[in-house]
Amino acid sequence: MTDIAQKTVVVTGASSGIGEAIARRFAAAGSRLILAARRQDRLEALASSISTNCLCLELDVRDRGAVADAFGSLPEPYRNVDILINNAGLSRGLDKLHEGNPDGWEEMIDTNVKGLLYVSRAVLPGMVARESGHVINIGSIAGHEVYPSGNVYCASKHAVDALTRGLLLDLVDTPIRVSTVDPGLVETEFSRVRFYGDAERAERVYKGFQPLRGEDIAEAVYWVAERPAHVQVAQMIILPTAQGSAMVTHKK
Ligand code: NDP
Ligand code: 8X3
Repeated sequence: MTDIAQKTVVVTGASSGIGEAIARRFAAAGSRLILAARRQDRLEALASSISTNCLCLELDVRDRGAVADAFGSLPEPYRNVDILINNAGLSRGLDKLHEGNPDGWEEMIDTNVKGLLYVSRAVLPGMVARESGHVINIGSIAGHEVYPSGNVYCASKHAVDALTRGLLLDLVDTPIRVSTVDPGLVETEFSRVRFYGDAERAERVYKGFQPLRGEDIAEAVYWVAERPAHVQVAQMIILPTAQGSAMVTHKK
């Protein structure tokens, strides 16, 4: 098994939902954590509630220069990143493409695709030089299927899937592992963000069935990371039991 307690782990989007749950799971194992998100107050509250060493990075992953600076100037104990968990992401709107909001499209593409690229580009050279590391992307069932009005969000998660597969090829001659963990419906702040703060509409998404919790995904990510060095879980799709596909969820 991989000894997670000895690892330095980056979690992007650690201020909420799946990322926060991942941070708590790795903290429970004793990892050294680098937590990144825009809401520094949330990160600090999280850091003060967990017992391991934590570095909080107030970071917008869309800002290429800021990402390069942040990961290029990590303080000594955090410098050698072992596990990168590219989790930061969001959806904006659920509209037919011809009625969509281009500002929302840009937020999704800039965060889910370009942000993941910037962080990976900043962290991977160190892993390659040290011949050690693991990149775990948080994709989505929306990276495998397209649902009505999901257009740009689904495209961004298909891009994450393509980038994961590209990285698997690019790193095949290294000991670095690449994985994607791809959830279905997880109850987090995701839908509230998608619907621009409309809490009632967001709650309706998770009504009538048992959605996944952030902790369910965190446990899967932890399991993927803990496999022995020769085992690379390339892809894992996780759905609530009541969900059969991106478009079919059985609601009572
Ligand atoms: P949340 O809204 O609860 O969390 C999203 C996280 O991403 C927050 O910590 C947020 O932090 C961070 N984030 C968003 N934009 C940026 C940015 N520009 N720079 C840095 N951090 C950013 O949603 P989830 O936990 O559900 O989402 C996490 C990931 O899981 C996303 O990639 C999402 O696409 C994916 N996913 C979610 C599913 C679901 O049903 N919930 C299902 C499948 C995949 P802050 O706002 O502080 O910057
Ligand atoms: C989030 C899950 O089905 O809302 O990626 O797109 S879904």
